[in-house]
Amino acid sequence: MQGPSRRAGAITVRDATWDQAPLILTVAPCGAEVMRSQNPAIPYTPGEIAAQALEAVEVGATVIHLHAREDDGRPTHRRETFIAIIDRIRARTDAICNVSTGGATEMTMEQRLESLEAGADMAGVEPGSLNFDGTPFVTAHADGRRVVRRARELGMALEVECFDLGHVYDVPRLLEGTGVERPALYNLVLGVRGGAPATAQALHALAAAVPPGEPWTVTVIGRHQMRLIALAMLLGADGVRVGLEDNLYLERGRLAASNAVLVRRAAEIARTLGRRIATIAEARSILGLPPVATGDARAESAASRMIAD
Ligand code: KMH
Ligand code: ZN
Repeated sequence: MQGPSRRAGAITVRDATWDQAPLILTVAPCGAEVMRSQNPAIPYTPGEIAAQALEAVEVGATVIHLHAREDDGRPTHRRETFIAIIDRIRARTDAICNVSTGGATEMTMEQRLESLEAGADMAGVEPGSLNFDGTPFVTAHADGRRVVRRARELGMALEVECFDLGHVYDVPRLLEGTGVERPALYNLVLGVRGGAPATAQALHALAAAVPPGEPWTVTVIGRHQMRLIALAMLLGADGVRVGLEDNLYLERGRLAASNAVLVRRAAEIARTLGRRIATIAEARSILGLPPVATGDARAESAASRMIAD
């Protein structure tokens, strides 16, 4: 049923059309693992996370991949904390709030599901398990389907977090019986120890396994981030993700002072390579979301108008 022959001859790497679609920039402000002892710019409180997310939107981010923290930096699953972050973001922009249901390795599935109840536009879901940097990070399909079904009930778009090649191939099985035919976005994650490595070969293998025509984005953990997102842009990725969740450094030996500096660098690379940055309206359309988050007539942010110019 789900054998390699399913996609024989189907290549999602877009040699002919690589520069035609606008590029969706995702920012991942804090994640669950990195701490201020590693980079003092990591935001912890809802105010800090929202402020850095908004700064990132000003320089081109249109999707915000959210984890939540307690004020002392410990990862939290608490719905109220996600709401506090999302409300602050929503007050200023229609950028897409995308909550993690991966959470942190120590969270239970019940805890991981809480973020879905915070009014976000989009949710991540894990199509597989791995030893996440040496710690079991398990998402049985039955649990993943709970995420998918609840996200569907709430009208949220879904991003599948693919940490390895088998995860990409197993997305149809995750979705079986959920009423969801395809995710809005494949996120190909490279560089987690225990998952696909941060190499050009791995990027090509995962990208080539995405069903033709389906949007895909690339996340790279660690020092190969900028090099491999550049390659992803050239292969025709629909998006790339940057942010302190994934990479603490702007360049070798130089810590990133904020999430915005990483987004700005990614946007510069994109423009240099001939890729146009998606506006919020374009990102919403690509991901199958309504034009504005609130359903009101609020105009798009000045930032995305500026980017479109
Ligand atoms: N913190 C990791 C265990 C996701 O956001 O879905 C899970 C993670 C992936 O970061
Ligand atoms: Zn995450």
